[in-house]
Amino acid sequence: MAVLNILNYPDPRLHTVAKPVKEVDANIRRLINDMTETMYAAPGIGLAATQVNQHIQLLIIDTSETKDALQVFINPKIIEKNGERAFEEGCLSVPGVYESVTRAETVKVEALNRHGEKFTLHAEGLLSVCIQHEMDHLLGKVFVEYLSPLKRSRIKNKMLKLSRQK
Ligand code: K1U
Ligand code: ZN
Repeated sequence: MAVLNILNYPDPRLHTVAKPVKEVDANIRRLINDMTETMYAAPGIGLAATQVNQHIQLLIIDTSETKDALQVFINPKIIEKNGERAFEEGCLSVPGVYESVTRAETVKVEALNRHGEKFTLHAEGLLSVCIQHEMDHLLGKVFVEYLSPLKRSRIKNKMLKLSRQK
């Protein structure tokens, strides 16, 4: 397994729209393993393939305290949304920035697991927020795009300054 490089906002590659996975094969399972190591090392509770410059519809999530409840979503689709709720979000591609975003309170998702089997999941709370945040990454959308142009521009400048210092 390997820890992969995570793209940082405002890298234009974060705005790439991911393509569906055609076959859940050994290459996909290797990428899942590498993304898992990357997410736990960061540390984070979710990671989309887009963030490691792989533009396919794959995301992983583990919102457990014990970091032993990995969930894999391949070609995910939200088939039902209910309610609205604001939640403080972070992003491994925008380190150090936490902002409130309003999203659906609960979602019903359909996806394939790491064995290529279809499953349906009803999510609420942090899992619901995380699924919607990661699915936005697959659409090329970063959570700062929900913020005001002024906040977004301040965050962009802060990130550019940080990347020049590295
Ligand atoms: O997509 C990502 O960049 C991962 C992101 C997921 C997320 C967190 C909170 C709300 C919405 C989406 C993160 O994991 S940011 C880091 C984080 O939240 C965290 C890190 C360590 C322990 C607990 C949380
Ligand atoms: Zn993110």
